[in-house]
Order: sequence, then C-alpha cells, then structure tokens
Amino acid sequence: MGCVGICGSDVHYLVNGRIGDFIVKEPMIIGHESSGTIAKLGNNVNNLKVGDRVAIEPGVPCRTCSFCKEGRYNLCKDIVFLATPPVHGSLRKYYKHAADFCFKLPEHVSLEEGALLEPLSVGVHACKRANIGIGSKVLILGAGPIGLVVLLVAKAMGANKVVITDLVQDRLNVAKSLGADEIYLVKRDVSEKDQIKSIHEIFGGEPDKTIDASGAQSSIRLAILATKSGGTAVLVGMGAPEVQIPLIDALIREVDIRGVFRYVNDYADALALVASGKVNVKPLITHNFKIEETVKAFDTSKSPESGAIKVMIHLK
Ligand code: NAD
Ligand code: 572
Ligand code: ZN
Repeated sequence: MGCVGICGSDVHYLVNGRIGDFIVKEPMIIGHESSGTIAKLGNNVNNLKVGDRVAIEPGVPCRTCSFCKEGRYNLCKDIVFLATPPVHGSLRKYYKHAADFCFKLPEHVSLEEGALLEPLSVGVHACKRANIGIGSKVLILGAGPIGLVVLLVAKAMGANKVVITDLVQDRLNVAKSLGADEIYLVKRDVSEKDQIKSIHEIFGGEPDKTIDASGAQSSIRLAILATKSGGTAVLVGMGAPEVQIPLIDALIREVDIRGVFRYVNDYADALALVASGKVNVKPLITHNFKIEETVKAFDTSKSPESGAIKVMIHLK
C-alpha cells in the first residue's frame, strides 16, 4: 500500500462504532481511499504488472446480479466494500484486491492523487447524476471534502457559475481558493425564505442544479426550494434516515430529486480528470502522516480546530 486517505465514515466508525445498520462488532481495519504498488499478481491477471502504481476502487460487486449486469454495480446487494463492517479496510502494508478494480496510474500521477480518486469519484458521479454541463448554474450545499470535489468536477464539466454554502467560514475560504465563483455562509438564525432570497441574489437568478453534500435537513430542503423549476436536486449527503422535505413544491415545479450511492464506472473518468490536469485534487490534502502516526492522523481528522480537509496516511 502507498497512501490511504481518512474519510468521514472512517472517523464515524471509530467514534460511534456504527453507521446505521453497519455496526463494528469486532476490531476493524479502516481505510477505503487508497493506492499502492503491485507486489504480486494472481494467476490470471494480465492488465497489470509488478511495480505498477494503482488506485484502488474499494467496492467489488458480485458481477452476476441484475444491477451488475445492467452496469449499475454500485447498487449490488452483495458488493464487498472496504472498511464497511464486517469488511476490513486497506490501511495496512499489504492488501489483496481484485485486479479489475485497480487503476494503473500514469507516471505523472502520484499515489496521493491515486488515493484521492475515491472521493473524487463520488464528485464525478454526483455531477453526472445532476447532468452538469456547459453553462450550468450549480449550487453546492456543504463545503467538506465531498462538496469540494463536487465543486472541482462541476467546474471541469463546464459549469458557468458555482456557488457553495457552509456553516463554517474556513471551509468556504478553502472552496473560494479552489475556484468557487461565490460562497454563502449559512446562519442558523436566518429564515429559510431569506436564505433562498440571498442565494438567488448571488446567482442573479436560480441555480438549475443543486447538490447537497451536507446531509442536513435544512440543506436538503434548500436543495429543493432554491432550485429552478425543471431543475435537479442531487442528494449526496447522508444524515438522519428520515427528513421532512417540501415534496409538493418539488412535484409542482418538476424539480427532479436524484440520489447518489458512491459511484459506478466513474474511476476512469476521475483518473482522466486528474491526469489531464483538468482537476487538481492536491490542495485538498491538508495533513500528512506516517502509518505509525495513525492515531494522530485520526485525532487531526476529527478535530474541527485542525482545519483538516483531507488527512493522508503514507505507508512508505
Ligand atoms: P463533512 O462533514 O466533512 O462535510 C459536510 C459539510 O457540510 C461540513 O463542512 C459542514 O459544516 C457542512 N454543513 C453542515 N450543515 C450545513 C448546512 N445546514 N448548510 C450548509 N453546510 C452545512 O463530510 P464530507 O466528507 O464532505 O461528506 C459529506 C456528506 O456526504 C456526508 O453526509 C457523507 O456521509 C456523505 N457521503 C455520501 C456518499 C454517498 O454515496 N451518497 C459518499 C460519500 C459521502
Ligand atoms: O467513499 C465512500 C463513502 N460512502 C459514504 C460515506 C463516506 N464514504 N456513504 C455514506 C454511508 N453509506 S451507508 O450506506 N453505509 C454505511 C454503507 O450508510 C454509504 C455511502
Ligand atoms: Zn468515503
């Protein structure tokens, strides 16, 4: 293994011991944002050779169910996904993975970038689900790692104006430095109606695509209410299992609500964005640690004061 990034879900399992029905019942190795160098090959592997540097797509599906056969393998019920109990993750010196879910990195793409293809693929999938293209006006709710990768991909896909919101000014400052056209600081004491008014003023109109990357009920409501009639609200953030939303408003204004579950056939596109220089993911890495410093790495990742966006663990 080369690099493993820490994801919010890793921290969540460590701190809370579960995400929904996925419960950590025994000690579990964490890590699913990863890259490495091929040390050994299985008998029938002919797409890779020893010494190749690869990014690892962490979910291996059954390949035989109807979802897999239809090309929507992210929906496979039997997908084996790293660091999702009871499946161990990749934060270890050596790790074995299906060769067809390993993506060879060109020489000029680093192992750090390889690990970052994982969250970037979530951004690619979200932007595809939103049908972002030339001229799109995009509102992103939440400027954590996922909101930020959505921002990078939306710009690369030709979005004309991208506005991003957060409750935390520091996160918005990072978003601005990564190319957000405008930022909007959400204040809890401002009414929903006034927030929508301000967002429309910032756009000089209404966004035609909104992507929620926070999971907060207030944001999900905004995703529907602030989006132009006929537009699309894409939900990536996962918070409470049930939320109250203005469904009839979505219905009468034909605002499409679309879900996102990880990614599917997006790794190659994420790699192409990075390899071509259209997307620069390097500024997302705020902290680097050796594997021996893993405890410190997790402390940094979970501390709001650290200003961490992406914490990267290096195995060599
Ligand atoms: P994060 O917690 O680092 O980022 C969320 C951001 O949203 C934070 O900066 C927070 O301040 C901000 N926020 C919270 N409430 C807000 C509000 N009302 N308005 C605006 N901003 C608000 O998490 P992350 O790693 O960026 O991931 C984002 C979400 O995406 C999480 O819920 C995560 O579980 C989810 N996720 C989903 C998928 C999927 O397949 N659907 C994949 C990866 C991550
Ligand atoms: O990088 C993949 C990823 N997926 C996340 C969160 C963080 N990173 N998801 C949110 C939690 N779900 S889940 O279905 N689950 C724990 C399996 O609730 C998966 C997607
Ligand atoms: Zn993750």
